[in-house]
Amino acid sequence: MTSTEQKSPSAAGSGASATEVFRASRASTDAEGAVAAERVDEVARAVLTAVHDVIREKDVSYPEFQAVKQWLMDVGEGGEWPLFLDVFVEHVVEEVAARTQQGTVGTIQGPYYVPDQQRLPSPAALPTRPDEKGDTLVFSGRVVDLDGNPVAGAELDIWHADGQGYYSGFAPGIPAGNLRAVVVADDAGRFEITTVAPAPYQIPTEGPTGKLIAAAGWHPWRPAHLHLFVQAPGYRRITTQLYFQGGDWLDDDVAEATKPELVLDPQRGDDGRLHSEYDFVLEPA
Ligand code: MBD
Ligand code: FE
Repeated sequence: MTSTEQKSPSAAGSGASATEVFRASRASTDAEGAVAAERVDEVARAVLTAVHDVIREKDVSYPEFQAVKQWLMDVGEGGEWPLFLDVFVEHVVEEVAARTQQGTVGTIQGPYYVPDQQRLPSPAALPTRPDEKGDTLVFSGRVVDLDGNPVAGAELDIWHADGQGYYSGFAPGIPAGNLRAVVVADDAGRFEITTVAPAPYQIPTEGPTGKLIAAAGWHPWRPAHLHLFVQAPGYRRITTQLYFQGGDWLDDDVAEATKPELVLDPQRGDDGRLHSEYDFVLEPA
């Protein structure tokens, strides 16, 4: 697929809408309180020192400093901070969080989660458009605890891009809730979710994040992926993504969020649909 085809129903604004969603999610959780002054001092100082060191090491000039200032302003005005930070920074925050995690491997959440989707008992079909493009994918498996016992009624909050790489809520013309749902596993912890295979995701090229990527000569692609939160009362919530064996960009994700444990290898069944299984392992909260 060429990048021109990929861009056709312009993704302009998708990075910007992520800012609105992020603000709303912050407003609805007061879990994050103020950060302690000592911690602000420690971390902010370390960040600034790292920046100072780069300026010295790279002989950063006044014109370059002013160009950076302009770009930082553009990212804010374009509403792309959630996009930029989730693409280039979140993977390291997740790496630190993962140090204390057991069970299924996690990875980054990214900017395109929308809460409060339809709850559907398994087996479920994600909401699709009548003319939804792409291969039908039947994704099934079990949710178990660290001892392999089923976690009855576990929730799989799943969201993913469509067969052209666009997310509902963040691209024009896609109905709200498309390819998003909270699927509830059965009493044996089993789930089966019918959806369509997503396409790789391209960072919008027209915004400041895309412009930086182009200016630096990097590529703007993430491999095709499914996003999931898997959760049940009494267990620690998993935030993860699943990728597809042999897919483009699998070994060169712009967001550096792939892990070998998270790669599906769907097989085409006699029914003509793609089938893939995956078991999620939850640790106690
Ligand atoms: C995505 O779809 C995504 O998953 C991440 C992490 C960043 C940008 C777009
Ligand atoms: Fe994504």
